[in-house]
Amino acid sequence: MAEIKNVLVPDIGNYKDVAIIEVSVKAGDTVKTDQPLITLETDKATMDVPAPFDGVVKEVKVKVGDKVSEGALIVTIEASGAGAQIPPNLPLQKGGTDTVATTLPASPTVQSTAPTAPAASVPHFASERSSHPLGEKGGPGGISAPVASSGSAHASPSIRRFARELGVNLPLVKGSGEKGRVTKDDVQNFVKQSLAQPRGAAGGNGLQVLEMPVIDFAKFGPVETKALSRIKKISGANLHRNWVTIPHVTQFEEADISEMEAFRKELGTEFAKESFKITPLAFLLKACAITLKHFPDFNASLDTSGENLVLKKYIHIGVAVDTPNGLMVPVVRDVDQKGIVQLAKELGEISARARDKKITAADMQGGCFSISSLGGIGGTAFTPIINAPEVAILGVSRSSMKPLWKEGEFVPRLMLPLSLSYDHRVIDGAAAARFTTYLAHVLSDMRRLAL
Ligand code: CAO
Repeated sequence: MAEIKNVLVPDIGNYKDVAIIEVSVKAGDTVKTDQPLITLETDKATMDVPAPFDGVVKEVKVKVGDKVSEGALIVTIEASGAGAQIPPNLPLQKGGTDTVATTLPASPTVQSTAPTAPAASVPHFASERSSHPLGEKGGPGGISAPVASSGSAHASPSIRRFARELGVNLPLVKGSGEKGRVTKDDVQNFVKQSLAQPRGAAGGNGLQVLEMPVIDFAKFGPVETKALSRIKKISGANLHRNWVTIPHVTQFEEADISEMEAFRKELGTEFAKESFKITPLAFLLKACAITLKHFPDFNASLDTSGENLVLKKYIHIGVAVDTPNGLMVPVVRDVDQKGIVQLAKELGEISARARDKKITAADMQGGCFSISSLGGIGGTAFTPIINAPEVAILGVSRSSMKPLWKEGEFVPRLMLPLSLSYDHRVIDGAAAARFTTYLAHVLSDMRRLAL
């Protein structure tokens, strides 16, 4: 028959009346050798008292806040397996119950809470702070949730070990225990919270953002829940990644397109019977291709190391198309080698195919640069999000007549607002300003489109 044994507080040096700050087991728990039973805290350090053998806890004789010294009874355990052998040098207690003074496990599980306290002055208490190769942060793969905390966490060795096993960055866990101590429940809740975060919200990029508040909108008025479309879910995740990982800057410019517009109208009359329209976008595609040739760093991507720029010798431009199901970006290929009419035709085709859900994944690959035109709708400027791994995107807003100071007088000109967002890791502000100035110049001088 299995024996029930008493487990006592072991030799803890010269300490007496040490406070129990954590009781890690309850009656009925199965424990393994070295599993922490309680945690003691002096004014200098904390120490786990581990189970000396495998078994089932029958009774817990202490509670948090009790003060104990060497020899105090902690728990009774019904021993199981070979570990049930009583160490020969330990006394037996009356009533048929064996008594075991626990010993510290082979690897120290003691955490100093006073960095200045010399470990040598506390014979049984040693620091484990430096024993973990990744240190307190738990390494780059550690779970990080959006709970702000500073300094090192106040936690017992067993909780530190538990946190490490789960890859939790302990200083980020808010302690709910006495004096802000981190408890096992705190670590578990932290992990649950992290897993419940939408993917990418905290992310593996070390982003520490506040959790979104959970609000019952129905409290304020009637509501209806509508699922996001599949395209919105996919593009949303990409947009989010690009927005948070690329340092965006947006450069604004206005291009005088008065002459371009006059020419476009002429072409419109000429091609009125065609199934496609010649909109300003075809001119913009062409003007961007010319500008990209002039500024090759804009027609490039960072390689995966982030240390080299891959310059592309082809010019494929993605065009954002608004469809009832969400945003799609089909790519027009070899824009530099095509004329305005051909580009207008292709634009008509791809936007129709996008809206009819006939665009394939291949149609959306290989882009070097993107254009997002809201000119058909309105607005004066916006800040488009770069379509990574591209390094820049041009936003186009609605053109309008404006007074322009020319040769001593104001003249009415049709001005087109341009918004260029660029990746500041790759492109300097001066280069971006040169790019938009050149682009505006190309758009305002029709002859350059033919170059
Ligand atoms: N200024 C003034 N008028 C403009 C203009 C501009 N910058 N751009 C287009 N227009 C005019 C067109 O000439 C056309 O006029 P008519 O009806 O008189 O011929 C009208 O606006 C509508 O143009 P369009 O939108 O049909 O065609 P487009 O070539 O300009 O654009 C497309 C095609 C597919 C890009 C567009 O339909 C679209 O989907 N735009 C939205 C893109 C988008 O959502 N971007 C945001 C991405 S980030 O969320």
